[in-house]
Amino acid sequence: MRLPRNDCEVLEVIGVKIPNKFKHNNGPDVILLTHHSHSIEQGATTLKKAIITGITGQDGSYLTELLLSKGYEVHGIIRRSSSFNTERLDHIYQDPHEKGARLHLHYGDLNDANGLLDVIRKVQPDEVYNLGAQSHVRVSFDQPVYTVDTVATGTLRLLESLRSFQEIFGKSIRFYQASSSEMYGKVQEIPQKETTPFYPRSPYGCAKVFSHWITVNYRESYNMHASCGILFNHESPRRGETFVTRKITRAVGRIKLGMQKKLYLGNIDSQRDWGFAGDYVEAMWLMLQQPKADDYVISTGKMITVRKFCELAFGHVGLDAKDFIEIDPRYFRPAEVEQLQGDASKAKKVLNWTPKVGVEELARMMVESDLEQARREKTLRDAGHELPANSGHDQ
Ligand code: NDP
Ligand code: GDR
Repeated sequence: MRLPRNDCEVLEVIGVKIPNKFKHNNGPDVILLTHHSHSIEQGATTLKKAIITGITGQDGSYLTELLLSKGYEVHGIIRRSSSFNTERLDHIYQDPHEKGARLHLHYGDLNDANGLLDVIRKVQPDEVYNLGAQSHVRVSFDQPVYTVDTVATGTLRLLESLRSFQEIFGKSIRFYQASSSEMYGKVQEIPQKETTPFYPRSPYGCAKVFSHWITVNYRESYNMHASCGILFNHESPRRGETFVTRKITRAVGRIKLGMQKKLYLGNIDSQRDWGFAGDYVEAMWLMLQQPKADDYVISTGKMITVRKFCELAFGHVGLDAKDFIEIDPRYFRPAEVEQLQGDASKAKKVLNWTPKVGVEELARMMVESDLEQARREKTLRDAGHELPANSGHDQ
């Protein structure tokens, strides 16, 4: 049944018979679904639609920019919060009342299966990118059950929603899973590639191993186009401030302007393969454009210590890192991942993907941005305004 509303929008009411295996106890045989069929067209081409979980995070914001630039209609799932949590999207936010707005936000949570299915039914996307996670490794030791519920079971909830949607509506949806180099943990070979065995070292790492394998399992069991990107650490000026690179570059900006004296860190001998988030979201998109779903390592292939990253960042503003760094054991982890170095040759061969930004350029970009942020803060402070105190939640 179709109830015309205006020229470009129709309200559809669809009767769907529920297969027995999906019926809740005493549930109805038939449900009526209503949704707005957006039929938005640009020229002759219908826009591709993508759903992103974790759209308010670092990667979510870069991926949204990329997809909008490619003409997609982007639907983000955001958690309800008592304060605004969409800061990273402010510069691309579009008022949904505006004609032609292509960015839409929906409340939802990876811990709420019904809500996920509801958004999928409403949007009927072509692609789903699962970036949502409690993504901090140190925090996952403090909140292991919550982390596993969001990262591992959350991925399963999303895959189940997609599977039942596909089975009922017959529309296949391409799926991207944000797998992580943390799955390699205590590394079994150097560098790590797609075939390297996993040995996770944190609740977060263990949860990511589950979400990785359950994605592979759904691909093989239900013929879903589901790919995993095994991404090594990637950073940017939008990186959360409790991850080590951003914690360092924030401190560099503030120390340079005399607003902070010391930088307290944990294990500065650990080594990471750091790339730029803007490069890495491109690889996510490329994976979903392939005829066949598969898994890919995404990395720069170069690894340096946290200590060396400090030297690069402080050196950029003419300071010596040694004069400012203190070690605080509270930032040590119960089990550490000492070194990670990826081999992205499969991504280069199949996706034609290579990183453009190296770690020196990355550190420079982040320091420049944080110097500017510190200047703004100093201007406010010098004018007698109060700055928000550091809440002490850094990790
Ligand atoms: P961020 O921590 O910046 O963003 C995480 C996002 O997940 C936020 O939007 C957050 O929302 C959302 N989120 C958290 N919990 C839930 C939940 N229960 N339901 C729905 N959404 C939730 O992470 P990144 O952008 O850096 O990373 C994106 C993904 O890639 C994550 O899955 C991460 O584990 C993975 N990854 C990241 C790497 C990196 O180096 N950045 C490397 C490898 C993998 P809110 O804003 O409300 O907190
Ligand atoms: P990681 O990133 O754990 O690799 O996970 P993080 O920046 O938190 O730590 C990197 C390394 O730096 C050491 N370190 C410190 N880390 C933090 N956060 N704070 C400190 O003060 C500090 N001092 C030293 C850590 O011990 C570690 O060895 C990130 C996340 O984005 C994950 O979601 C993602 O999956 C992986 O990268 C790949």
